[in-house]
Amino acid sequence: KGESGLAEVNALRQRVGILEEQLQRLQNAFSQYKKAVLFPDGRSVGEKIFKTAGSEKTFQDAQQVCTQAGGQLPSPRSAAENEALTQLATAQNKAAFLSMTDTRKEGTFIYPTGEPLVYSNWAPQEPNNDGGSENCVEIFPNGKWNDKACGEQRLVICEF
Ligand code: 293
Ligand code: CA
Repeated sequence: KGESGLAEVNALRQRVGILEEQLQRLQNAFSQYKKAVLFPDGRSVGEKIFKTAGSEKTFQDAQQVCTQAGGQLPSPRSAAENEALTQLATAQNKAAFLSMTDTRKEGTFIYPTGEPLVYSNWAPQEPNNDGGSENCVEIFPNGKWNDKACGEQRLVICEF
């Protein structure tokens, strides 16, 4: 038992060949599936997927929509991720909420995890806490960020 005779080696070769064929079919099917689910309102960037349903909601309701779907509000951590979100906002011609807030400490925006920003793309003069009550962040169709009141209605994009 456990000896690697010629018969055993050939049996394993056949099993590997079958597995390689199955893997190829799975890769082809997944490639097709990704294209279909991302069209036309999703973007894939690295290991992240951003997708919008097109609706506009307050920050709290947007947060609930995304978590209910098994995702979260978008936390762009690089220019590439910000560009993917920009494409979705541009296509809808709507500003969208991001995940970050400065509710805990005015002027210090953090992700839902509590981590401070590792990337930002503020519009000139922003964040300005206009009216003393802007604790959320919107991304404009041009990709620039503005702090905004969380009670405003903005496009919902979720990150998965
Ligand atoms: C002020 C000055 C405007 C700016 C606006 C936004 C509001 O009204 O230039 O666009 O605040 O920051 O979030
Ligand atoms: Ca502002």
